[in-house]
Amino acid sequence: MDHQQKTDLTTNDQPKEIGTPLNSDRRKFLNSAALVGLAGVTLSAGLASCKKSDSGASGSAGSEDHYGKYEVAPGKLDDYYMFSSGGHSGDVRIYGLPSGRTLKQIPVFNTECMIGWGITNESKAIIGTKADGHVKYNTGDTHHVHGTYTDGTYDSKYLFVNDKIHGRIARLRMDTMECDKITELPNIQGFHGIFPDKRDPVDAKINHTTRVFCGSEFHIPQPNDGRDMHDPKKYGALFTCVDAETMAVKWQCKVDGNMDLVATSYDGKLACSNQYNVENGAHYEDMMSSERDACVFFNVARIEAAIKAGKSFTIGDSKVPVVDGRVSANKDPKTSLTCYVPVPKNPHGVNISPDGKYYACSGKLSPTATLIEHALVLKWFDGELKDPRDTVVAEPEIGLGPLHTGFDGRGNAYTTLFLDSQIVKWNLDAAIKSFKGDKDAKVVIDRIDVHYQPGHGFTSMGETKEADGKFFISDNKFSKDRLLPVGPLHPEVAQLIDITGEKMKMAGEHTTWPEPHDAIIVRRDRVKTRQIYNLDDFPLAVKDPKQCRVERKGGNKVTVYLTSQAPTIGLREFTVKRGDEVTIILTNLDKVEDLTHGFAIPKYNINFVVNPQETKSVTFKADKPGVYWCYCTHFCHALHLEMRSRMLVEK
Ligand code: K7E
Ligand code: CUA
Ligand code: CA
Repeated sequence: MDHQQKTDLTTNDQPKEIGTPLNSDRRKFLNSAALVGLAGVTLSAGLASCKKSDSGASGSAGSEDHYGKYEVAPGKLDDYYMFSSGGHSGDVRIYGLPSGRTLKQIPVFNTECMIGWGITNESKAIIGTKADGHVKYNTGDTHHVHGTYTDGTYDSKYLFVNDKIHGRIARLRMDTMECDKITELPNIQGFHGIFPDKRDPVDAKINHTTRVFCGSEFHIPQPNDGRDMHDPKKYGALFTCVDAETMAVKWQCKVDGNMDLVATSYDGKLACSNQYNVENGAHYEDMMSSERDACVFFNVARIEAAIKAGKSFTIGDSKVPVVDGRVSANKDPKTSLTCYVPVPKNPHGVNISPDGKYYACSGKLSPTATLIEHALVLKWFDGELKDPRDTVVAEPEIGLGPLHTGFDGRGNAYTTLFLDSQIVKWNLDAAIKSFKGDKDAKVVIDRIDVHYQPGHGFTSMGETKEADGKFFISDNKFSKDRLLPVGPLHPEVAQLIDITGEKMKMAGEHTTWPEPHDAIIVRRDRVKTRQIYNLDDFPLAVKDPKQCRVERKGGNKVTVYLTSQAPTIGLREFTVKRGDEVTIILTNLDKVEDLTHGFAIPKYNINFVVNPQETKSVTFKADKPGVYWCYCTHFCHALHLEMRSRMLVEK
């Protein structure tokens, strides 16, 4: 079937489903609806040129026995962790795979009242506050979560996640699975792609993550202080490098175009980002006016050498050194900081294969994936290749709306097709042969329907050199008729696909609260957590119930020192005066794993938990006289309900 003859994609014949309740009419509707917003633009021609001659979807579903194989019985542990972004929920989630069980939600950029994130002084200090003590932002949009690497695989140290809304990067400690630092990036907007490096570009001894790279999707006036507002040609976008340990911004590189996803090489030499707006357009029709955009490669060592040599500038109030990575400033490949490889058209995801050889760029508005060879990009930087486009070694047509690619470590790629609602499995070597003219090369190996409209797709350990080719997750953007209706806001669906065989097999499905974008699937032995805290890690810790007291430090500043130990709070009652600024410091002295206590104060908008051996604090104004029962919110003991203390606020 050749789409070239078709003007209406709604007639797109969908392969027959086996054993899955697909409502094909609704899916067709979405296919066309997704395109309506893009109508009237040359793009539909590009999309329509996709050949789907290779195969129909296998969609192998199977019997109930087949699904039983992937079940995880009560009390049994999953084989994998999945660390997922939460989208505009602003958080990060942890799931177990293959079960799909939700294990944890980690508040990051959002405010969360169970943990007390955005409520305790410690979390506010991480998020950042305004002069009045309130958090600076309580919204966030997390898209991409990636872990630190040692020797090309996860080392269980940190996770990094972006906030697209306010341009912040957050770090999560993997031992506690909590956020410990947030940094706001200067002079950027729409921070989207993020990826840690995997080793140092120069020092071979540094075989672990020391930098995190951040792409900015929106171009803005620089600085964005009211100048150049009506002249988008003067807007700019910056690629940012953050120190993984200090979380300070190391440098920025000014580019042409906007940056979408980010990937890094296994040898530490290159970072890259797909760009869908090399046109520098301010409106979408301008952003789609060019047939090709680019994947821009950053030569990390050269950028850092240029900064050392003082070839940098600063923007506005920011002290961060900025280098010029635009085409006009980088004419000679031998000294160039950047390499812009042309790829069709408004590309989205870019992913590196586990052998470190190829970058797969997804066409999004082109039915193609573009394969760029790492060694050839290095060759271009050495001045040995004339045209950046010569680094492209394959460009197979794989289907409509390709977004993201995962790898199985056996030479195959799995790309999400947003418009086709499919995952396509294709072979890298065959794609390269076909690009060289081999007509017999069978590029596309299999297709499977997913429900519906997949965004990210990723494989187990697939972003490490330990890719194991067991599972693929399709994070689908629409669930429509898949689940019991729960009102207009639908949950989303993650589908688990078994990729061990030649054909993909649907293995399971679980719901997710909107809206996960990306995730990584990490083998469980690659994750090391701690089960209780260390009392000494907290300078404020109240180490003995006998230290519980109320301390007035002159004026109206009062500190209340408290401990929790099931089933008591260190003071049965404590008294403060109306108008006092009260700080409560609470240490959980229980040492038993899983014995968390909560602490809530009615009418004072206070609620948080303290885990075993952890200390937290809150500060508030005692502006309402009366009796307030502070109580434990987290079920901890047979006398949990009795676990309370009275706060007496005198008139
Ligand atoms: Cu494709 Cu932000 Cu990774 Cu969403 S992005 S899907
Ligand atoms: Cu302590 Cu409930
Ligand atoms: Ca474009």
